[in-house]
Amino acid sequence: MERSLVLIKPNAMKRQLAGTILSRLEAQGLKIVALRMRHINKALARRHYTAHKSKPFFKDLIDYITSSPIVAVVFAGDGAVEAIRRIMGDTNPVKAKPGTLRHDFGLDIQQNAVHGSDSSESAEKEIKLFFRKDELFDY
Ligand code: IDP
Ligand code: MG
Repeated sequence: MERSLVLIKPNAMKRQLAGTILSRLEAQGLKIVALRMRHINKALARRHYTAHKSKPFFKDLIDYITSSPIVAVVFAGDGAVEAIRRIMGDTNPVKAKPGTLRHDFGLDIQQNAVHGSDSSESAEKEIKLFFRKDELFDY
């Protein structure tokens, strides 16, 4: 079973879309194996988005992702990383296909409602930033 980290981003939290987004993912056969709501600090945000530290949008992205509490979830399933990327759609909500989470709930390229890991390797790294081993369930 592959695992992927999903974050419900501040724009989706403020619009009370966490449950809607999680139920769409569960409806595709993905299983919740860890879940927590937290207001992450900038240090954790910078570690999570370290691959983007030299991008012009980095500072804004860190300010955004730390602007409200978020929900962090680990989903497990066969091909979970790719399945979640497909359900989320393109990074830019304008380019995301109808029926994808980012098309339906994203406001702009930054406030695109949801994060999903981009590979199994980055998923495992990201999961370690958000959860201890004993917070991940096998059932
Ligand atoms: P992804 O979330 O689809 O994997 P990445 O390129 O990894 O997209 O970017 C991480 C996050 O950074 C995006 O989800 C989005 O919130 C933000 N972002 C990406 N590109 C831009 C941009 O051009 N301007 C502002 N924010 C951006
Ligand atoms: Mg990415």
